[in-house]
Amino acid sequence: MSAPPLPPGARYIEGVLDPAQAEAHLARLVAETPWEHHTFTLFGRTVPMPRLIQMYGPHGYNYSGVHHPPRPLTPQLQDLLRVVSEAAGAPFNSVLLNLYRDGQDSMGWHSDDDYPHAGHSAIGSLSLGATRRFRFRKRAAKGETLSLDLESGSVLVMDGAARAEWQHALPKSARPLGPRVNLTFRFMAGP
Ligand SMILES: O=C(O)CCC(=O)C(=O)O
Repeated sequence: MSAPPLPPGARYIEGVLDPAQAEAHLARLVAETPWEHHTFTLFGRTVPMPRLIQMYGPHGYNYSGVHHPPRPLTPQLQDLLRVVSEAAGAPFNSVLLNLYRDGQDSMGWHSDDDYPHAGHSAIGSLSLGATRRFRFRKRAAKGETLSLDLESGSVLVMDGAARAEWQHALPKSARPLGPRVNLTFRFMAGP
């Protein structure tokens, strides 16, 4: 099957981790990460964020209204950073982890453009666990969307126009799905 069209600057790399490695990393991350469950305010109502998160890196990060203090990467995350950095051909020093507990957990439309990156703008997004549909849409013409299924062990690299001119989202799924952990490795510069 031919690869689905992606925005310029996006690249999908299958099989960066083999299924056994991906499964082992997923189990450890689900069990050992100090997951945080935050809330956000939508039209005056406080609602739980539809996923759990944690942030690691040398600099603090204000994300979805929450301040994440600096937190050193664990040895497991350092190993994964090296693997994803090599696959993406880009340096990283930070990672945001998302835990989607089932198909009802999701991520709304956004672009990751709210932190200084000192010219290292690439993001390497590693997927572990349930395959989920990922969507891109152009910021300027919100109608057109491109989709791809992110498989366990794959890395999606986003840079250039894919970051500057497109937004992305991970919608809910009506299918019964197991957990998925996504790790978006980034380079974050200090203040
Ligand atoms: O779970 C995903 O694949 C998307 C993650 C994402 O968009 C983000 O962390 O900014």
